[in-house]
Amino acid sequence: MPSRKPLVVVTRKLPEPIETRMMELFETRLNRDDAPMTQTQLIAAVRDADVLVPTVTDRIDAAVLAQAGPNLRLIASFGTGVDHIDLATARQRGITVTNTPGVLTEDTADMTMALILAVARRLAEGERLIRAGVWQGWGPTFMLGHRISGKRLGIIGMGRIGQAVARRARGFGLSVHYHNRRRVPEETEHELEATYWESLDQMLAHMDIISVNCPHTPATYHLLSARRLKLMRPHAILVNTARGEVIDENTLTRMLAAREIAGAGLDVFEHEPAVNPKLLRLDNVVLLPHMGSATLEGRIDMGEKVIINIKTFADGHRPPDRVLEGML
Ligand code: 8YV
Repeated sequence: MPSRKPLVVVTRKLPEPIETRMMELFETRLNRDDAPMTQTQLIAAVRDADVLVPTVTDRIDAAVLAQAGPNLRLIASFGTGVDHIDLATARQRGITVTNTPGVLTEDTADMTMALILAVARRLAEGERLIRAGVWQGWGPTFMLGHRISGKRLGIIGMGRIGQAVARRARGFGLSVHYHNRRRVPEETEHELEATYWESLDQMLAHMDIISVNCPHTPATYHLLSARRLKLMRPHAILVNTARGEVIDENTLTRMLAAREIAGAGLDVFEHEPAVNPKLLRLDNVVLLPHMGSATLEGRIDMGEKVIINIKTFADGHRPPDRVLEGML
């Protein structure tokens, strides 16, 4: 890092207190109108910057990194997922990558529960009906959803967010099951009263609700493939607050339309911000625009983490949230 203040290029508009603090600490180039950067703009940014602060909407691929100037030493991403960054190329070029883990765990877990409830209890459908002005009044068989208490929830990915979902789920009377690359420590399993399924296939075939909470990596791309989706029970619902790429969205859409899966709650999509138009026509899905971690508190915490990572790095130390390929 240079002895002068590092030039930090921020690709999107961040909360005001974060931008103000960054301006105080660094030579900061902000994106005041918040328009997502094109690949050409990203290339221009990495040519000049000492530090780049991207978000999930920026694709920092090998082509972008190949154009990075000699000063680019740190990519301090604003977010937890790092699937928008080519980590291997960054490492080869000696560029450190950091993220903001931990501070969006609770908000994302809240959104997972919100989607589970919204799908099982038909919240969005009911809301649409009122707004359409067609509600005729209460009826004993009107808008019947399904009780979640007593049902089996299968969590795919028992990291921080998966565990936060498990804690909430117990409060709602769900029994907690999970699949993870590695079994979590026994104390954690005990605390969460969670049952481990080594076989994802087996877990899928036995659950009432499935929640995707794993990162998107080459190993989890289409983890819920057509074959695996077909293992789910017809009355089951699927919720995804992680990454769209983990699910074969076309197959899921077809199965939802054919009621081979009862419902889905999706906060993320395979080709964001594009959403499969066929999903829009289905009543048994609740669709949200990637807002799982969208709280003001969370965004400020994320920004503070970004600042700490940059400051620590600029001061010549190892930043706390370094991302290593092997960690994912
Ligand atoms: C963030 C997310 O809002 O952190 C993540 O991985 O998916 C989101 O909740 C986004 O990534 C910010 O870049």
